Amino acid sequence: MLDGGGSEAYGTTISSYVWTGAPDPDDVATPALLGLPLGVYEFTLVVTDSEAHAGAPDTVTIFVKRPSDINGDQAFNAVDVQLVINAALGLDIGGLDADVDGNADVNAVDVQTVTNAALGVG
Ligand SMILES: [Ca+2]
Ligand SMILES: [Ca+2]
Repeated sequence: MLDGGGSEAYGTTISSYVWTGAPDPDDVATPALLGLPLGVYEFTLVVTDSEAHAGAPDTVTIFVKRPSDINGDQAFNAVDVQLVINAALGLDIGGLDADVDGNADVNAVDVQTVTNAALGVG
């Protein structure tokens, strides 16, 4: 989900949110983006206040990846396995998310899931 709800207008109120990008999000504060294919997306938000002043465009980049693709390169291989092993060992993997099953713990289950993905069996 995109969130433009933190935008502020000084002394006025925000009257519109205009998002551009492909696919083109709904022009609301927090448009939902569901079912995007894997890839990298860029969206730009322009907010306009009640006096028709448009703010500077704000651009966000969104990466859609499968959870097992730890480094987001669209491939499942030994690099992903090594990253999740490193994370399970408590090593720094540069802010990547190695918690494949989303249980807030990186452990052997995540390692096995990524290994299976790399082997094409999961
Ligand atoms: Ca990968
Ligand atoms: Ca986990």
